[in-house]
Amino acid sequence: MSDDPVRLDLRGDIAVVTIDNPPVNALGQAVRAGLVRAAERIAQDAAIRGAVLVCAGRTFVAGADITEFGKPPAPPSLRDSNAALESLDKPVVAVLHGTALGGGLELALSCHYRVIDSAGVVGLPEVTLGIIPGAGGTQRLPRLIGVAPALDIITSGRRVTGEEALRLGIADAIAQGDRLAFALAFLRARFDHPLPRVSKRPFPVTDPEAILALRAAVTKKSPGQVAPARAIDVIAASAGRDFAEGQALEQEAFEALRASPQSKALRHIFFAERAIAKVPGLGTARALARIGLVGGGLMGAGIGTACLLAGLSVCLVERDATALAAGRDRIDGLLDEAVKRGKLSAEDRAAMAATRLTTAVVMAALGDADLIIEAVFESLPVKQEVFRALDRVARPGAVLATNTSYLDVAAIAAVTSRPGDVIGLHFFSPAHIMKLVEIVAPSSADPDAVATGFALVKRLGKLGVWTANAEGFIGNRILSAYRRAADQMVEDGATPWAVDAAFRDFGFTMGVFAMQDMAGLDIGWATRQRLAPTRDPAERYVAISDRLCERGWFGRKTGRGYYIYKGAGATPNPEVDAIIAAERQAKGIKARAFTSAEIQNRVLLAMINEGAWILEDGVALRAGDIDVVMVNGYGFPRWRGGPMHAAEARGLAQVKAELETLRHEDTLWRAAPLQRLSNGKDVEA
Ligand code: 3H9
Repeated sequence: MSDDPVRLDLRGDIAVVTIDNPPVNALGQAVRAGLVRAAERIAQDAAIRGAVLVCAGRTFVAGADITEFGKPPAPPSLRDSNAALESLDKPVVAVLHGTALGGGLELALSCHYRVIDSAGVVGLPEVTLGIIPGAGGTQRLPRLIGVAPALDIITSGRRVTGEEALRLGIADAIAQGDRLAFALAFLRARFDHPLPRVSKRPFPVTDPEAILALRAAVTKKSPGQVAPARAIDVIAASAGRDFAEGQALEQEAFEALRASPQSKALRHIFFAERAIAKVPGLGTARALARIGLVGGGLMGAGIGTACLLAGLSVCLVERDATALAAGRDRIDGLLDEAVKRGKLSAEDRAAMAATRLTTAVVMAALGDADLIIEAVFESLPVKQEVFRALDRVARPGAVLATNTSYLDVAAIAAVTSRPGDVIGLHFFSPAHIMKLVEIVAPSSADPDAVATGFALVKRLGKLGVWTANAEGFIGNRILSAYRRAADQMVEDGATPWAVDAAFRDFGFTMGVFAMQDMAGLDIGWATRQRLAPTRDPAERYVAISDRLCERGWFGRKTGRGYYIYKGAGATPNPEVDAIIAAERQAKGIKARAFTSAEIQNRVLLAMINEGAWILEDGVALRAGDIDVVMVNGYGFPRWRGGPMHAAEARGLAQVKAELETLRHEDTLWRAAPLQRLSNGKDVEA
């Protein structure tokens, strides 16, 4: 049996070229070489009148092989194999199914025709990896469909459905019935047509004003990111040039971006997001169709909506008719929003509400649920009470999950007669939108129950990260550390607003003080009070936030916290200055200045160090898992790859040395063993 990932079979006078390179037919060196060989055979064999290019498995080529990006180039390049196909003087039809992305679409654009399966999608997602299309995408797509739609597709990285691809002219036909049979007939009908070669078309005229406006819009939409603007520049500079000149511009930009820290960071997070599902000792997921939900508050309604949108049935239970009506209204409102945003059709929404969403005020209604998620008030006794009740009504084998952000899941499991069935599912708000879920596995949990948690999160299209059952799990434990760093800087002389501005300059969507105002300052206050008896007396404790809470300022929900909220606006709360000054005076601290860079560095070091402790304590499986949590749950800029990636990029020795210079200030800076960061990489490799 040949292990060549490209085969050529003859169907009469047509060559069927099949790429078979699981899992996603990425264009590694062997595939590119196979394509060049196939092109040579098609050119030389006089009996062959044309070819169809198909892919085995679940998808057409999903792109260049990203794992090759850090290695020296191995010929032939994708540009070469594309040119070999396009320059054939016999027609080649690409048959697209699944996700024809990046280099996969560039390959298809080099064929003379494209037919697409009705469920197929195409796209050029390179900017999401910090690069631009590098095998002719910036040159062929504008030539084929015009500059404006090509720029939209390239700068957004969005996926284009088969219907839209046909409308735009990317696809020539949608395959009806068997796609190979359709493509063979399509090709036969074009044997004697002149060969369309996209690269031979002139580059379309560009509108400089529209380009400038788009560049401004793109820079605003993806602040800090280099690739989208670079794609615009390459396309703008290609106007009036021939294909070879344009491709040279593209190649130069592609190579520079491929070696850039941003692309390395984005590739890291791409693979880290795929590694999270690899959990040693994970069991087999149990049945999962009917979801029970206890609590229809903001979080519960978001979780219920996410489950409904994923095709699951949901039974919502609340304590009384009024709370139930409010919970149901919240879910209805979120579903209406999904219709407005085009995520759900009006018919599906109506059917969903009628058949898949049920409500009750008694726990007994959850008796046939496969998995029950509790989303009530964040208090251990309250949650334990709910679990006692669930234990009485849930069917044997049902998984019971608590949506807690801090509490001890084992202590919740312990009040039931079935601790093996109890896990934590820490959703982030708004739960129907945020992708992250921490899957908390107390040592009492059965591996199958944990696997069911992973199966649910995957079904919801979210990212589930395994975490041990420990205070704050991964994300909130790191948040406590960098909040401490931020509080200390404020007590030492920075303003909360300058700290927030430094966060935003780093690329966070919001600063840590604005974020706490949004979540409610009382939440952190309650946690600090709960942990006070076990706090290390050597820890430097900053009480500024407590002082705000003592005044009843809990942030957004009370209209006042670090900021004052009026309508949609937020302005710094001037009275906070006086509180800070009083705290400083009481401790005899003389205020000093902090630059934005110093603020950012201390926050990052606090994140890295706590992340390293989390690995040391076995709370997370891999450094990459921590990055996935921080990027998807806490607004860490994706293009920086997450704090643990940033630590590796800086060098672990350097990080250690910097932590040592801060060690005298507080226990916060006691350096964790950092070598696990690279050990984590070994696990992933
Ligand atoms: C490009 O094309 C540059 C060119 O313009 C220029 C070149 C000169 N390479 O996501 P999944 C692996 S840039 C290598 O879980 P799904 C992935 O790591 C590329 N490996 O499946 C995973 O491995 P494992 C532009 C890849 O069904 C396995 O495949 N293209 C690649 O949920 C399954 O992946 C893109 O950016 C790759 N290109 O989703 C598309 N892609 O099993 C990137 C995947 O060991 N890919 N793997 O964990 C995707 O968006 C999704 O993987 C896809 C499938 C939608 C295709």
